[in-house]
Order: sequence, then structure tokens, then C-alpha cells
Amino acid sequence: MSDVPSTAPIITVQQHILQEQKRFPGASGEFSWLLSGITMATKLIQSKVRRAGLIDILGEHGDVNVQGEVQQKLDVYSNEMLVHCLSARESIGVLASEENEKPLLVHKGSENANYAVVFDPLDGSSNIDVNVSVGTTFSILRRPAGASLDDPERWVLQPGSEQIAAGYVVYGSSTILVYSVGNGVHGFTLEPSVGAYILSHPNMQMPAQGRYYSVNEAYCDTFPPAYNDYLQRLRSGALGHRYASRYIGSMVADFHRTLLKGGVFLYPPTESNPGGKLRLLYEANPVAFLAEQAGGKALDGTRPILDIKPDSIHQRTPLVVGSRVEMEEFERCIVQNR
Ligand code: AHM
Ligand code: MG
Repeated sequence: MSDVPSTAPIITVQQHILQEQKRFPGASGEFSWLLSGITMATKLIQSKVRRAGLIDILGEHGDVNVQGEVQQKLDVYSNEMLVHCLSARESIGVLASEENEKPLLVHKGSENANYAVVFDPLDGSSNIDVNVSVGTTFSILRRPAGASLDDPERWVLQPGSEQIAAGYVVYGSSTILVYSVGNGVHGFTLEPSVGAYILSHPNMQMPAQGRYYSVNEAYCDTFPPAYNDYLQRLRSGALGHRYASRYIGSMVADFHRTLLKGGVFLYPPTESNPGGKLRLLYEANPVAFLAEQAGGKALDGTRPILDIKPDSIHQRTPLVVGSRVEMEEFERCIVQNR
């Protein structure tokens, strides 16, 4: 093994964002400042997530701590960090989060605010107790022309095709930020000793076909028939090989694997969630945006996820997202089952 350091340039996410920002004429730094709010918040979140198992031992857990403060759950903490870091950005007018019933108007609605940010602060948080990967998802939208400050919902009730940027952070064996501003998908790994996200996965492309499908098969007796036909075809070798299954139960982690290795991730309609479980605005839309940027596809069963005009901020949707070959086969199964 050589000790000679790599001569490849080290590119931080901030440098990368500054480059990408040139795609937004007149953005004058506000977009990179906005994204730096997300990177800052996710560094704070990851440091708490990394200490999740220590909280009891170090005496910070319990209903009330020594200062008399009520201890927060990690998802509440994550939400507060994102709201705190993003509220400092004057270019942001509206924040919408899985943790808040209604969108928040920030800066009392500055007229200079051009963007809305929608996020799930800690997706898959029920997995924290068992040390399984969790993540943060985010989606950035431009303020619609003529949208008033009195109507923050209008800022965020836009189809996913209107996203100007989207991404996620997966708190896995390392912390990885993946984002796109509509110019390819790029991944950055957090170097924890210096607290910087370093470009590690430039121009990510989803393989045209993978080896895994990812779905909660325990519910398969309540999936619509087309989904079971499809899964049977994947298992049978009809697409050239027999598929194996992988299901973490954290969408960000399941999607991250699908992005890197190809294959398909599904959350179909089920008996208990006939309209799907995942949320359109801050779960399905960001992964659909990234998948399409990386050469894959995302559907709600029939329609492209990115075409759906939402009616409410916490609206749910079925989600099927994956590589080109698996998605073409899925569409064939849907047509054949009509
Ligand atoms: P959450 O937002 O309450 O964490 O729920 C979303 C999570 C996703 O990360 C994951 O894909 C899904 O719920 C798993 O659901 P299930 O346990 O029904 O398979
Ligand atoms: Mg969630």
C-alpha cells in the first residue's frame, strides 16, 4: 500500500454548492447560504444521533434533566435544529416539516424571501433504538409568483417537478449527504474530525438494473394484485436473474442502497395505508427528484411522483422508485393487470 496522498482535489459541499449556484442567475449567494443551513443542521443532528446509545449512560435522558428541562426526543431535536438553522436565512420564507402540522412562516414573512424548504427531520426514527440507519430528507421550492405571505401553504403545495433542489442525509456507518440542483446527483461524506462534507460520490448514476427489491413483504397479502405479480416476476428470474430482498425500514437507507446498487424500493398501498404510507412532499418528492436525475424513475403506481399536485402538506402516496429496467417491468405489470 502506498503512503503517497491522493492528488485528487478535496472538494467540500460548500465549494460544490457555490459552483452549482451559477445555474441560478441572480442568486447572489443566497442559495448557497440556504443550503449551508441544511448542512449545519444535519451536522448537529448527526452528532446527537451518534450519541444516541450514550444518552442514558451519561445521565442526559429522562423526563426532566438536572436543569429542570424536559429532554427532547431525537426527532423533535432534529426538527428544532433545522428550523433554527434555516430561520437564520432571510431568503427562506416558509418551512414545512413532518413534525409541524402547519407550514411555518419565518422572518414574519420577509418580502425578500424567495424559497420554501420542506423536510422530514429524522425519517425512520423508530429505528434509532436498534442502531439502524436513519436520515433527513429535504426539498427546496421557489416561492410561486404572486404567493402571498398570508398563505404559506401555497408556497409548498407545488408538484415535485417544481423542486429546484432536493436531497437527503443518511446517518449510517458514515454520514453521507446526497443532493441535486437538477444538474446530476452528488454525494458527500462527512469527515467527522474536521466537520466537513467532502465530495465522495460525484455524478451518481443509478445502475440500469440491480439485484435487490426492497419492500415490507409482511403486508403483501394486502398489496394490489399488480404489485404481487411484479414481485413474483422479480423472484422468478424473468428479468434475467432471481432478485434478493433487502429491507431496512428506513426509506433513506433503503433508497440510498437503491441509488448506489440499482434495483427497486416500493411502499405500495396496503390495507392499513391504502393511499401509501410515505409522505409526498418531504419523502417521495426528494427521492423521486434524485432518482430521475440519476437515470431512474419514481411512480405512485401509475403517475410520475413528480407530476402530482399536492392538496395538503402531509399527503401520503404509494411509492415505487428504482432503476430503469425494474421500473419498465413494473409499468408492464400495471398495464397487464388493468
Ligand atoms: P416515519 O416518517 O414515521 O419514520 O415513517 C417512515 C418510514 C420510512 O422510513 C420507511 O420506509 C417506512 O416508514 C417503513 O414502514 P413500515 O414499518 O410499515 O415498513
Ligand atoms: Mg418520515
